[in-house]
Amino acid sequence: MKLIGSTTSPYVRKIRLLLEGQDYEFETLQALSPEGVKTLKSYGPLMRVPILIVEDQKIFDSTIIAEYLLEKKGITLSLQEKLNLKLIDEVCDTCIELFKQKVWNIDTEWKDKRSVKLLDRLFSTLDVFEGSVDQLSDMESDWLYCSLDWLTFRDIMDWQSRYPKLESFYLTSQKLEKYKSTAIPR
Ligand SMILES: N[C@@H](CCC(=O)N[C@@H](CS)C(=O)NCC(=O)O)C(=O)O
Repeated sequence: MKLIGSTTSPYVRKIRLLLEGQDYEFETLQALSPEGVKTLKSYGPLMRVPILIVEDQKIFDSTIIAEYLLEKKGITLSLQEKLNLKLIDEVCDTCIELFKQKVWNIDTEWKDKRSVKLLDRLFSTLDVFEGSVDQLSDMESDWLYCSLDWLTFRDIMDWQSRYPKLESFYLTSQKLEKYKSTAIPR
């Protein structure tokens, strides 16, 4: 089994956490570099990480990869858990789009219609977790931690002052060995 990914991607990290204790190869690349894009093209049309290669099958998209790995362990997620995981993915998806608005000089101040919509979605999603962070499953906590750590790493915004409960969750979680061993290189 081989995982293609980067050490910064929150989507890759959540799969690394799921694969903890299993034997697999981790091939790293930079998804947005010309070299990385070339390699990713050889694995499939989407050119995104993560990709999990199992025998001849190239599995893309972290949610589908997670479902595949859980199925192998005989684990079925509840509908509520799937919905929460989707919301956490939306946090990442939205922040990546906001990040691109800035670094690609599309709307550096986040003032255009698209940025405003993205921010609205981000805050209404984070509001949900500010109210429920102490009721999350291990997997939900892992995905949320990966997202918040990526937001912090990329310095996307000051989410901490708006979300004190999420900040406390983030600071406590930071000490866990599983997060230290998959930490984003800084
Ligand atoms: N929905 C995808 C999102 C994956 C994704 O956006 N990965 C980023 C890295 S964090 C990427 O590969 N970006 C390259 C690109 O969009 O060209 C998943 O869950 O796997």
